[in-house]
This record gives sequence, C-alpha cells and structure tokens, in this order.
Amino acid sequence: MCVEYTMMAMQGDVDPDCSISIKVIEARDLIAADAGGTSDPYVKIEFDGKVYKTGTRFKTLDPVWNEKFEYVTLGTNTQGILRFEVFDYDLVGSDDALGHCMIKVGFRVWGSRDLGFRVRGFGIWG
Ligand SMILES: [Ca+2]
Repeated sequence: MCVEYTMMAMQGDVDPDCSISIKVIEARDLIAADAGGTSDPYVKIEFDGKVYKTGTRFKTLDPVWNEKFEYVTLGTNTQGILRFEVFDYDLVGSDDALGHCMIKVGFRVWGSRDLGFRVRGFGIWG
C-alpha cells in the first residue's frame, strides 16, 4: 500500500497552526475476499481521534484511490499514529478486513516564529 503525507506549520494568531495532509495513493495484490476472486476495497484512515474513508473501488485487487485528506490541529506539538485499514465492501453482511498499516508521525516546531517547516513521507505496505 502506498500513501503519502505532508506535515507543515503556518503562522497562527498565537501558536503556529500545524496541519497534516494525507494522500492515499494505491494498494496492490490485496486478498480476494469475494467469490469472484476480487475484492471491493476502501481505506479507513484514523488520526487524532478522527476517521475518514476513501471511496470504494469495485472488483479489483489493485485499487487506485489518489484521494487527499486534510487534518488541522492547533499548537506547536503535533504527533500521533496514522492508521490505515483496508476493508472489502460487502452489500450484505459486515465488511471484511483485508489488512492494515500504521505510520508514526510527528514534529515539533521550535520557537513561535520558526515557521515554514515541512515533512514529507511515504508509507509502503505489502
Ligand atoms: Ca465485497
């Protein structure tokens, strides 16, 4: 699975505003969860108590999403665990978990005017 995240700090009223943007790019060779030998994958993303979901890609084991999510938190200390979980969508019954990965992210902005800091990273998961 390939995801990309960017963290940056911009000047806020009091403290810098720290934001993280996440782009879910694609996954390959997923498990076939349906009788036809394919799955209907989507990704659930969790960070800082918030949950987002990508759209569902039907009947594929190599889904491409290219979907972007923006998180904004206030303060000079932003860190946490980015959790990605891939599910197979099913019309009937509960969705099947296909796998997950986690990325630890974090940075600290030193000094109230030390801005423009940016981190970019990729998470690869087979
Ligand atoms: Ca399915």
